[in-house]
Amino acid sequence: MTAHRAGVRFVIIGAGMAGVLAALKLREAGFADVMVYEKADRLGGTWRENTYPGIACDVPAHLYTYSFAPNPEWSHAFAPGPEILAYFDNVARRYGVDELIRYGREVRRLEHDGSRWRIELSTGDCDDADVVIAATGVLHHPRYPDINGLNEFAGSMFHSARWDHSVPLEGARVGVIGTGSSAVQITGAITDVVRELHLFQRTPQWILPVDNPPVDEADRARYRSDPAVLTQLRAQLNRDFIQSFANAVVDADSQALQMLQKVAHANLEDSVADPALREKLRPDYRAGCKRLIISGNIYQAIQRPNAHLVTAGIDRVEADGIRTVDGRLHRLDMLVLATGFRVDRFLRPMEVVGRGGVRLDEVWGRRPFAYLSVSVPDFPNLFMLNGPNGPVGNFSLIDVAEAQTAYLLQLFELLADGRCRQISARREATARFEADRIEAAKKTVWVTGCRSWYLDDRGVPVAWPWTFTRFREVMKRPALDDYELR
Ligand code: N01
Repeated sequence: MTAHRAGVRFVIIGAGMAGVLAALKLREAGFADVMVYEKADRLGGTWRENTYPGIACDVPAHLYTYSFAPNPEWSHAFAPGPEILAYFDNVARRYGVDELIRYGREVRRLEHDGSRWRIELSTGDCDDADVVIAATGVLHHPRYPDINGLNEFAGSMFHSARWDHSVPLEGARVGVIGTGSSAVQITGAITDVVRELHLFQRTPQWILPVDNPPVDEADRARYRSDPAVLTQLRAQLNRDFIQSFANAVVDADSQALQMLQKVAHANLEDSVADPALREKLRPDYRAGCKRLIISGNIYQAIQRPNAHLVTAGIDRVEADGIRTVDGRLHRLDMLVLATGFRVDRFLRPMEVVGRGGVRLDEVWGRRPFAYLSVSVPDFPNLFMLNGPNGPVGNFSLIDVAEAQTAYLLQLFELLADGRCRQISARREATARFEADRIEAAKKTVWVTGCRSWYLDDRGVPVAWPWTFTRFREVMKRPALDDYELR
């Protein structure tokens, strides 16, 4: 280990999938001084926060795993949330990452003093670091809807990512606002338990049908005895996903997208018997424009006698329920706000002050951006995993974080070798990347006429607009000319 390597101190913010990964990979690369600050009392990020009934990953389980830690024990093709949380716990323990995590410490402020980062924590303590890695997640800050009277509701009300398990579902009249992945999974899971389910749909969704069979014991035994089989399976799923989703959504004219639309269309036609209900559920925009929903049970659930699809707009929330613009009061005991996340937050509300007093909040005043989604000019040695404008189409964010981590480790070698002490993206390189990605986004399916969290408030897609294959290529090796090395 070089003296420099030992002397570089890393602080990682967030112990979710990406934070655990970064800590593990840094240690593996021989960086000994690594600390992870986690605001909650356990790791797991999104899988800790989202505990709603029906939660599962819509990426196949054998793909939604770290490439270096295959899991022969997945119970289903698409794993339920608690199993995924247990997997991250297990990996963190196995690789000694849990010892590096300091729980109950929220990073409130970061300030660069010209040579290092000063880190202020919610506990009042301070720390410092040469390098800060923000692994703070994308879908993390709940978005609460701006609906009149929301606080007047007399029943139980919570966001899908803040599920209150103390409220009994049996016998309850439940309202769910939203038709994104969260609402669809919740509705599919609880409709046959509750007395009434009212799904408040502002926009219908294209739904791809999936089977979610259990992985049988014989297969699990095979995976256990021969991990190479799992590695092959992961590689195959990856190829399939990249071809069918990731590379398709960035080309609005692609055949793969047309195929997805056909499958979703056939699913609607074949699964919904009542023509009036079918029309209410039929989207008027292209499949893939919003994030595609994968579900094997939503159409079944919404056709149950106790389920009501409400398409009239919401006028206001009242003590007894939701009043729609047609004057009807939908009486409810419980209201679930499955209204998504504020995807423009990233490190915020943390206050981040870079070189020369530059404030990240101001730099990101128009929209969050980062060179290749990992680095912002004037914020030396501050790097992001799953940062702004990275790949977020229906595929594994683990693969994104792994590619980014491997890329960043190459930059960290420059610090370890003593070639420089500070690294940040150059302004020109960042401006060029921003302009290129905004231009490229014009060809994606996300701008073909729908509202979604893939678009910022000016209608510009917030996601990597090129193929996933290109992302991987770019992540192979940093173009050092695009960085300022001091
Ligand atoms: O949120 P969303 P989500 N009045 O933003 C509606 C990931 N995820 O939590 O479409 C009425 O997709 C809004 O309506 P509209 C996945 O990446 C993954 O469901 O804008 N309705 C929309 O229907 C996913 O894409 C998994 O017209 C209002 C819904 O709320 C992402 O998280 C599971 C409203 C928000 O949908 C986000 O999914 C779950 C209002 N005022 C989530 N405001 C797995 O793989 C908003 N809506 C496990």
